[in-house]
Amino acid sequence: MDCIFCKIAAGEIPSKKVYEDDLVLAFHDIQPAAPTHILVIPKAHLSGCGDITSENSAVVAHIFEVIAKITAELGLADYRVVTNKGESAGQSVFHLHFHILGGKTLKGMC
Ligand code: DGP
Repeated sequence: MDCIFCKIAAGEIPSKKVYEDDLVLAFHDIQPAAPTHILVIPKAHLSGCGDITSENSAVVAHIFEVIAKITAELGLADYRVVTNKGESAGQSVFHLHFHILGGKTLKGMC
């Protein structure tokens, strides 16, 4: 499968890694929209949040634990977590990912 985030998860494409374990990887977004802009992805491919089922949803809970850990370690008290689903919602990479955005006052939702 030609998926850029699968390649990043496999180490085939370099990334500025923030956190990694067996299930997930967190790395800096290449086009930061805020002073802190980190992406957290499951290593196993899901195309987006529409693929989450009772069989695979444990990784999403784990991702939110990782988000809490990363942000605490960074001393980032206030932040936004975003996942885009579908092109018209702004999804450009079709591998589930959660944006962590912070380090400035975040305005509006869309
Ligand atoms: P979205 O538009 O919600 O699908 O977010 C995709 C994000 O992925 C976007 O903010 C840019 C980022 N991105 C795309 N390609 C790469 C890459 O090769 N490396 C890194 N670090 N980020 C990437």
